[in-house]
Amino acid sequence: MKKTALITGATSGIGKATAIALSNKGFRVIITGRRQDRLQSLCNQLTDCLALNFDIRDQIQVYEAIKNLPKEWSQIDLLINNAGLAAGLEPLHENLIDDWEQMIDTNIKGLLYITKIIAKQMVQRQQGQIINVSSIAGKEAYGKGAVYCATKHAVEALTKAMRIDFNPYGIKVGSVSPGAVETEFSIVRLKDPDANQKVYAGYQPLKADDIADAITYMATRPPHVNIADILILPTAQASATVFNKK
Ligand code: NDP
Ligand code: 8X3
Repeated sequence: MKKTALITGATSGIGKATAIALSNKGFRVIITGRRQDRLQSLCNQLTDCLALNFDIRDQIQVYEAIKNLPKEWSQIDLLINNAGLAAGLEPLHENLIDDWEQMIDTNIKGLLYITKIIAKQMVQRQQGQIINVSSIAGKEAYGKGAVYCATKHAVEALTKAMRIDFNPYGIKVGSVSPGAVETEFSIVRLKDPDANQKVYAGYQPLKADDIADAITYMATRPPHVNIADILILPTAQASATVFNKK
């Protein structure tokens, strides 16, 4: 029987690439995000796809979307907690408080809301897998990124603690921690549609497909193997802030 994967934040970037990669590997996919037009157009390209349109920051929307899943979609074998963002790139005293709220509400609280509901079902069935999309920002802190780094450090802590909480139930928990990936991430962070031309100039960043590939690897290991974390960087990136730019 085909496994069902739910991928949050699949309207763009890593989430979209992961939905396509898992679908190509034979998973049924539930894709989520706020941009309904993008969800629908992606679902139209995939076999066995269901689109769920909600804002992950809204606890009620998350709960209703999962509770009201059609019966044939209600067993989720694999949860990819990918929806997330950075907002702003300034020293902490210059940050917008709204940016803090958005990052904390999405990257931490949204991840928690959806995980709680889906993990409950996995605990009952005593099987399942959860992969959290963290970041090199979850391993290192850097200037002008304090709150984003804090949210990804939280994702690291949640991943480790969830692995312990769900260990008695045979549920795999792991994370993938990318460095610089060219998606809409920097456009959103810098609030500038031309951001990618500047941010990724002079070196070759990762592509969303590179991360989808790592997630697919994690999702297709045999039952006794749990990949706990993959830190994946562009060759030109040595740490959160050290880049070999030409
Ligand atoms: P994108 O901006 O391309 O994609 C972000 C996705 O998250 C979109 O599908 C967006 O959907 C969704 N999302 C954001 N906010 C919400 C919300 N409130 N409710 C529901 N969905 C939401 O960026 P990436 O693909 O790069 O980012 C994916 C993940 O990867 C993030 O967690 C990011 O922190 C992480 N990451 C990215 C790196 C990079 O360099 N790009 C490196 C390391 C980690 P929509 O707007 O339609 O709701
Ligand atoms: C995204 C990568 O280095 O901009 O998580 O924080 S970084």
